[in-house]
Order: sequence, then structure tokens, then C-alpha cells
Amino acid sequence: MNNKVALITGITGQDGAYLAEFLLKKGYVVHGIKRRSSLFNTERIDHIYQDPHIENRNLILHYGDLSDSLNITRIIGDIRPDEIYNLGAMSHVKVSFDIPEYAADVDGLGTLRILEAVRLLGLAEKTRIYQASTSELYGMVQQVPQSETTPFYPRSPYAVAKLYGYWITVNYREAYGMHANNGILFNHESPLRGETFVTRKITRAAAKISMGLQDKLYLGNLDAKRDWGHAKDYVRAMWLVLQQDVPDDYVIATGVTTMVRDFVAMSFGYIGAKLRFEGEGVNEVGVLESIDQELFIKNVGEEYFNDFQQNVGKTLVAVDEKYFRPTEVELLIGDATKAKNKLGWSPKYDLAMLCEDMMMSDVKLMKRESYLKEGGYLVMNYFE
Ligand code: NDP
Ligand code: GDR
Repeated sequence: MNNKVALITGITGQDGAYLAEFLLKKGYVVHGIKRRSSLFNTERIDHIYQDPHIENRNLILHYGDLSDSLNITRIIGDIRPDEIYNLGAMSHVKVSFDIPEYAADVDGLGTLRILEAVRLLGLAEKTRIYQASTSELYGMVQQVPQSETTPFYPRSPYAVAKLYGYWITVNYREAYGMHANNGILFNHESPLRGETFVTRKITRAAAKISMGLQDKLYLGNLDAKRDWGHAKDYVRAMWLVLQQDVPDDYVIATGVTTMVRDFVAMSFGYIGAKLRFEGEGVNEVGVLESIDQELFIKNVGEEYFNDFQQNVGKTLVAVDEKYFRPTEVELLIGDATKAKNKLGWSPKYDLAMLCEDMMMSDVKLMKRESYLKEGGYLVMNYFE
């Protein structure tokens, strides 16, 4: 057991949930900031939630928002954390084109609010800060693979806001000697990934289609290439960053890049479905060519096979230009040599393991939906 206290902004998100679990296992007292919402928004951390009425809790949630300096300052002042992980953000790149000012406020100024609160409260020497920086900073390809020395060229309001977050973190480290660090994390996914990010959208859809709960999957740019890792590996890296004597910035990535189209094929492959892609640009489609019956039955279930078989020759994947971005990031591939050498970090999951983990989880989830539908209960049918 250690007596360290950590504060996680964005604890209800994908990374926040994995990180909270990771830190609790290490004996930390974990505080998290959650936003007020009209519905419960703690689904990802419900399994570690502790009743506020019990004594000696080690997971404590506070209402808050990164756009509210007074709230942030009060919480940090009350807790006096040893470590702050600033994961809270409006994290959807496409949505940031719709709400650019909000993205700038939360993702950019939100970082400043954390740093300045720590400084004003006299915690500059005590509190170590992790800033959730991103491979989106690289944006327009300048060089590959991308490392800590690659120039930035952000391509979305999200990435521009995160650029401010990156530099203000470096500035507070240099100006005030704070232990302020950037993790420049490449895309990382998991069964807890938000449903509108591309990998999860794909694995959910493949699972739904296999059970007749969805007809077709509509996607945007199938040519985009991403360096996808597993969120479980990446939260371990966040912690390692804060355990170093000297603050610094690190790229965290797998070093392998994959096209969106290939992730689609891999996900459908898990259910034994072989897709044939034909056509170009907005006219490209993915047609179900054949099914490996044994694999389908093993991973989905015999009861769904006959219906699914009717889809052979049909289009299961199509392009909808509404998912294109005004400016796109075409190619990301990270060089995490520094993290490997200095933090001793390397990923345990490769892409096939990640995809399998997500598919297994979504097939299970959709089976529940399928049973509910059969029982006459409403099934959530909203997908984006
Ligand atoms: P999620 O979108 O899953 O989670 C974001 C979290 O931030 C949620 O808890 C969300 O709350 C919270 N949040 C949103 N707006 C505010 C606000 N105004 N005030 C306080 N909290 C807010 O993101 P991830 O877990 O995937 O990512 C974590 C961080 O890492 C983000 O900063 C993201 O930009 C960054 N990042 C992510 C990468 C990835 O591939 N996942 C790669 C590189 C960086 P709620 O649940 O209520 O919506
Ligand atoms: P990204 O992740 O923008 O890299 O940001 P996302 O999964 O949204 O997109 C990855 C690539 O897939 C293409 N794409 C689609 N994307 C979505 N969301 N929906 C689609 O239908 C679709 N079709 C194709 C995109 O154009 C893009 O090229 C994520 C977020 O977690 C950020 O917060 C984080 O900083 C970066 O990863 C690293």
C-alpha cells in the first residue's frame, strides 16, 4: 500500500476508468471529477464505485468541470493531490469542428486552469501533473514515424486546443520548475472506447450486423491510417511518466499503422465474415463474400447463422461523406523509443489482440440487446 493521492479529470471516460482501476490496485486514494449530467454517466466506473456513506473510501468522485476555474481550484485545494492526471476533454476530433470554442475552452484553457491552480495553491513542488496530449498534434504529415522531435501541424480545433495544452504544460515546467509532463499518446482503444470513435463503431456494428440488429455500417475515410494500441497498456505509461525523477514529454505508440478499411476487415473476420471491397471514394462498398460457418458459430452462435447467411452478396459497409472531416489527419505512426528506453514501457497488446478483445466484448453486449429485443424490450438503436 502507498498513501499517495491522485486526482483524475475525465475519470468517467475510457482512459479515466482504466487508470482509476490501475491506481486503486497500486494502493492510491483516487479522486475523480465527473460532470453533472441528466443521466448517470458513471457506467465505465460502476464496478469500482464506492458508496459515499462508507468510511475510508479510496475512490471519491466530485462534481466539476474543466471550464470552471473556481471549481477546479477548490477541488485541488481540498485534496492536495500528489498526482494529477488531466484526461478530461471534449475528445472527438470531428465534433470539435462543430463546437470549436468549447473544445478550445475545455481542452486548451482547461489545462491552464489545472496548472495555475496547482501553482496558486502552493503545490508546485508537491503535485506532479500528467497532461493528455495527443498524436493529433502531428496532423499534416511532416515525417514518419512521429517522435518527440517531429514538428506539430494540428488539423482540427481539437488538435489546436491540445497544442495549447501541450505548450502551456511545457511552459509551467520551465517557468516554475513544476513536474508537468506531456504524454503524446497515439490512438488507443478498448471495449470501453466511446461508441462514435471509429474502432468501436466498427466492432459494435460487426456484432450487431451478425445478429440482425443493424443492416449496414456507414463510415467516412477508409484510407486513414492509425497507430492503434490498447488503452490498458497506455494508462500504465501515464503512471510511469509521473514516477520519473525528471519531468519530460513522451510519445506512446505501438509503431504499427493500419488502414481503417483493414480494421473493418479484421473485425468482420472475427465473426467469420469475409468482405470484398469494391468501388472508390464515396462509392466504395464492402460486400459480404463468404462466411466461415465454424468461426461464426464459435464466436457468435448457431442461432444467428441462418439469418446472417442471407447477407452473402449484400453490401454491409458503405461510405457516407458526412463522416469526412474538413481537414483530415491521413497517417499516424509513432516512434516510442524514448518511452521504451526511459520508462521501460512497451505494449502488451498487438492489434489482433485488441480487435479480438473489442469484438468479444461487443458480441456479448449485442447478445444482451438481441435477447432484450426478442423479449419485446426496447433496444437502443442510435448509432452515429
Ligand atoms: P473520453 O472521451 O472517453 O473521455 C473524456 C472524459 O472527459 C470523460 O470523462 C468526459 O466526461 C470528460 N469531460 C468532457 N468534457 C469535460 C469538461 N468540460 N470538464 C470535465 N470533464 C470533461 O476520452 P479518452 O478516455 O479516450 O481520452 C482521455 C484523454 O486523452 C482526453 O483528453 C483525450 O483527448 C486524450 N487522448 C485520447 C486518446 C485516445 O486515443 N483515446 C489519444 C490521445 C489523447 P463525460 O463522461 O461526462 O463525457
Ligand atoms: P481520431 O479517432 O480522430 O484519430 O481521434 P477516430 O476514431 O474518431 O477516427 C480515426 C480515423 O478514422 C476515420 N474514420 C472515422 N472516424 C469516425 N469517428 N467515424 C467514422 O465513421 C469514420 N470513418 C472513418 C477518421 O476520419 C480518422 O481518420 C482519436 C481521439 O481519441 C482523440 O481524442 C485522440 O487525441 C486521437 O484519437 C489520438
